[in-house]
Amino acid sequence: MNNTDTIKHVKGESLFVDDFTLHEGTLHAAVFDSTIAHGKIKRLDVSKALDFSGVRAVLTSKDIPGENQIGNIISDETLLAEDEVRFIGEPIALIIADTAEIARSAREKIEIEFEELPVIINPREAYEKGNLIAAPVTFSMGDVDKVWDECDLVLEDKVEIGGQEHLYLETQGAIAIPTEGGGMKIVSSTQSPTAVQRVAARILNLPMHKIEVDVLRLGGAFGGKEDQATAWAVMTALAAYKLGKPVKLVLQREEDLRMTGKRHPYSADFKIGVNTEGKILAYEATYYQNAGAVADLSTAILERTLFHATNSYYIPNVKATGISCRTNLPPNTAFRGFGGPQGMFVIESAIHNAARKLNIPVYEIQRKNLIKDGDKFYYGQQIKNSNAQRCFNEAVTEFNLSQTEDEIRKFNSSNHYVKKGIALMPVCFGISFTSSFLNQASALVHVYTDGSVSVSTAAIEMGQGVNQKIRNVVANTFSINVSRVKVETTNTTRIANTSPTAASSGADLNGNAAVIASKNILERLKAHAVKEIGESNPDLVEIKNEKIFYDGKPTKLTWEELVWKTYFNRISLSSHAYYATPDIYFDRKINQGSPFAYHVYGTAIIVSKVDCLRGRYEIESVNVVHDFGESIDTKIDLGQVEGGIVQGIGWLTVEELVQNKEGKLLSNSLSTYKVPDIYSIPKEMKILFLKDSKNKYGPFNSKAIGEPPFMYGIAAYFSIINAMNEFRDNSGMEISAPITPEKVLLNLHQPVKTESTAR
Ligand code: LUZ
Ligand code: MOS
Repeated sequence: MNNTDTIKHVKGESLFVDDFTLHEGTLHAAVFDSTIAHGKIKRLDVSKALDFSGVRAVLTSKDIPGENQIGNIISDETLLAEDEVRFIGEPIALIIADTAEIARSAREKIEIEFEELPVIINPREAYEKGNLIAAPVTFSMGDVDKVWDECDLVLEDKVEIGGQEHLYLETQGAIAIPTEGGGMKIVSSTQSPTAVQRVAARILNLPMHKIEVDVLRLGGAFGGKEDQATAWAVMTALAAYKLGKPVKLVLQREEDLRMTGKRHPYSADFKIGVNTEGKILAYEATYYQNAGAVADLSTAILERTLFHATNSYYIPNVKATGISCRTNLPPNTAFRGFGGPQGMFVIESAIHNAARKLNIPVYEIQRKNLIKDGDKFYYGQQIKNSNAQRCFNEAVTEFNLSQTEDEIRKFNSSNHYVKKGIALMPVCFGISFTSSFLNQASALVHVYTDGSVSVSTAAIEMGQGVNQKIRNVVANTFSINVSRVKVETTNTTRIANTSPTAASSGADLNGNAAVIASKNILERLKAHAVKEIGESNPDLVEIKNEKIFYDGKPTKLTWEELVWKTYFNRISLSSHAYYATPDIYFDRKINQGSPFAYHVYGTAIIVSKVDCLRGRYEIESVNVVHDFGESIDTKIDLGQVEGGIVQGIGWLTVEELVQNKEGKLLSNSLSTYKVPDIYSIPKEMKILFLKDSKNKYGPFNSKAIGEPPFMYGIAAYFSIINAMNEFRDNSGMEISAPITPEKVLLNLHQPVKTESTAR
């Protein structure tokens, strides 16, 4: 990759929260958390921990000077529990000591007694008991109930979808440093510096201007630090405020796995109506989202599930209902795709089973229903510039689908225990925060007198390469060498009111703001250039590769000279600029609108090979046509597609979260929670760039890249199911992701279940 950080990463020079040189006297915190999933705190005695040598303080909710409330969308989350705990891992107290080791040892000395209350971990059970995060939400178009009778096939079934651990390499952490005058500087591994600032201000009862949040880079996040980096950062601020000393808190891996939320597991019901030509006439779905104990971002995530309920397809009659269910698990949270993957998995399950029933290829149904220009998604957005068909058709022809299918047929007829399967996955992902107000960003650009450039934006570098993209767009705007451009840390005193770097929109929003700021300075440079060269029309000035041209002819000026002379004539070389995505809105009274600036399209074809005797499988090949728009940086974008696919495959194949009935996470380490590794990633991955795709909402016609590729992984699940069906007919098999090797084995060697409802 061209990422600015690549060399530093490889040499181990990149700094993360745990690497920063600490101020003298810095103290260290550890979190005391609940060992039960639901109960009342009857007695809490921290005196033995306080007596522990090297311990400076033990803080509880009573020590919070402001409001003990960190909920983002709904105010239902305490920083430190008061008299009730709702999940294992819920923070109760904070131990501050001279070293992290002392803090953790002292933690063992805290005495607590609970009165245990019933534990619910299943979302349907929570629903039946009326434990909801918010009222159910329904989006609809047409009238499904009128058309079931017109369908040749109506199929109903249930889908179980597992969660997913983010497994960012850098665990959650922060350092808070008291500043003069009672303020606080917080260095945090967060996607959302303003969330940290806002919540720290609320907890400490200070105005936001007294809190400065600074972020250099994150060692991965994937959504896990969109909302859930806040608590740890605010804990360090609370401790630093109370003790008047810098305080550092970095979670150990096992603490992070235990205390933080994951991708939401879903349980869903669907009903699909199709005619014999494979046209989908009606689709109905109900999603039971396992939100965990508090709201976090669950309602927004559930809403994105509804937005992506029909994936890439136009369906005239749709009704989709989302129910956010409160359980006694750690609050589940944002994770690459933000509920979209769950929505797409359900409709792909419906299409897959309908196709088997009708005995037509799955891709016939997929292809026939792809959304095209002028069609409306069921939430009201009319589609312009659909690339759904182009991606799908190009994938089919460029990767020679019929030849691949022939090879698979031959392989399967000459192998008894090893079978191959293939599946296609079209993806259509909406770009923009669905909460319209978040679609804003600003940038601050300084040109220094030597011609070097500094850029600040709200974007957080988390390994995705957004800093390199911003360097590229600024360098392109000025037409100077990219080495002249430096991207600064993300800091709330330079860039205020930041939206989280999330929703795949970091490069779009912040890149656009950086382009506007750069253009402001460029205009001033051009206006001054005409004076230097004795001409009159600034519009005829052009900077090309650091040389200054007038009316197409070279002048004597270079970039460096022009910059110096502009400064010398007392003209500002700095600009702050603002960008807000135009043309988007969504009306929550009727659940209709046009919430997305545009969509990203693509199609993946995945082939897998299953050892039907042992249950093991390999992903043989992943072939994709993806709509990048005009890529700002092809290597970074390819890295995002490949990484997203591997993460998506992991979610649906080997990554299995297991809790016991008491709500305790059993898959609580990397020996019990399997993630894709270098041996299990696809043997072959080919990514083709869709040609002639433009996008006026992305800087230099680019398109967002972060989340859309994740959902190609859904094809891995169905390729494995298809291979299993080559071994024996598994109609009626429970739809349950992830399809672990264990599940493959058990399903292939158990009696065939009765069929799902069909007629
Ligand atoms: N975060 C958010 C997101 O707050 N709103 C969104 O729509 C979103 N979408 C994807 C990922 N994170
Ligand atoms: Mo996100 S799921 O932080 O874009």
